[in-house]
Amino acid sequence: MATITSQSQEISIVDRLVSACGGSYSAQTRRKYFITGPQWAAAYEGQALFHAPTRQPVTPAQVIAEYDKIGIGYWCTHDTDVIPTEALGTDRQWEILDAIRKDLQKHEMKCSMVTCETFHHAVWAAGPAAQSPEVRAYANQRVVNNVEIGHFMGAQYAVYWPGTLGYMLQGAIDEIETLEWYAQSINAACEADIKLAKKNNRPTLKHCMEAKPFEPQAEILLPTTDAMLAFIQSGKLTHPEMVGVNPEYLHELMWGGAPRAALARALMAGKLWHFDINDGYRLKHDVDIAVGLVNPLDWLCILVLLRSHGYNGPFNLDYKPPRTTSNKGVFSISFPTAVDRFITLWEMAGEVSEDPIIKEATEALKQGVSGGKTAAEIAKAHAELGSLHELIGHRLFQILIGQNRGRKFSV
Ligand code: 3MF
Ligand code: MG
Ligand code: MG
Repeated sequence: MATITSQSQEISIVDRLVSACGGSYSAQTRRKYFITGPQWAAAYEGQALFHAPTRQPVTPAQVIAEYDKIGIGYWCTHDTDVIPTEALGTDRQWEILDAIRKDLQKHEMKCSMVTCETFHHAVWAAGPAAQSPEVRAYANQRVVNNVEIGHFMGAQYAVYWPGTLGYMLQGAIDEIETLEWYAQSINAACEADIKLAKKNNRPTLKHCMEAKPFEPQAEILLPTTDAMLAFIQSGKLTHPEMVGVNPEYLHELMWGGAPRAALARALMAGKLWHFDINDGYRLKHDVDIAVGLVNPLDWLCILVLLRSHGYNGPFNLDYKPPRTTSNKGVFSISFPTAVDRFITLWEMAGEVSEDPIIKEATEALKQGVSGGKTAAEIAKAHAELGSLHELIGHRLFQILIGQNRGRKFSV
């Protein structure tokens, strides 16, 4: 292999190998899915506590244009991804948003979701439900402004990630008081929404809470989706019917949970309204790897669950292109391949539901075996049938590697 000595040679090898991978979906096909692209994911420059940025800034206009080319039909944003904190609520805010709205229209794209940043700025050092009434009043103003932004942009969803609702130092805050104060912010958002929706002749937004078990605070008061479901039903929300959840795949793995079971519980509660899709490792920090690169089999099973129980909300690409990916690679590799893995897994999930082997095995398991009354008799009667669990596991693996569609073991 020839030595690479120039950037154009670097680009040419990357481009050649991307196309050698082949098999991508058209932008038109990708657009048929409710896949949403966050402003912050594409604009992430690679910075972190121990990391300097590796990429250059990109503007919302660039992100929108690139998402359009890829076939990501929906865009979402934090308020401060696009509006400087000092301009929030001012005329400048509406000018910025108006320009973005026009851009989205030009590309026939929609803003699906708006989210209020309550973690980055110094004002949130003690979180959005801080002891200081000034901070809390400001937090209420911010979530209400975010709802206004949502209606202006035509969004259907608002998301809240209370990653700073917790503490570093134990004993410094009262947990119940803090949760009650946080409920007041959610109530302020919902109450303002009811008025704004009426004024704008639009439905109210779906307000979705997103849990993460740790980071940036050491201890988080609502660390899991289940904790949020309990919070929604705590009696402290004035409009619990307007509030649901936005689980993030990796956030459930981070505490050692089974994301699929967490999603199932939210579905059962009728609260699974929004879903952040990504991947990563159990009991580790929030690496935000793109969907399907770590746990493809788990992802396949998740999509089987969501397909078979009629989930119809957005699939939000909340991941971070790795620091080794260039500005060009973000849009030529990272996002298109993430979307294509998602769609492939979605199609495979359909194959799982239709697969005659899985169907027959599942039906047989559900039917059970008659002929026993005592524990010992019942166990004996079922001794053979239970092997089907492992067979189903193997069949899922076969579907994952395409063996059901022609891939053969070598002989
Ligand atoms: C952090 C996250 C957030 C939330 C976002 C939602 C920066 O781990 O997942 O992304 O998804 O704040 O609105
Ligand atoms: Mg995350
Ligand atoms: Mg997220």
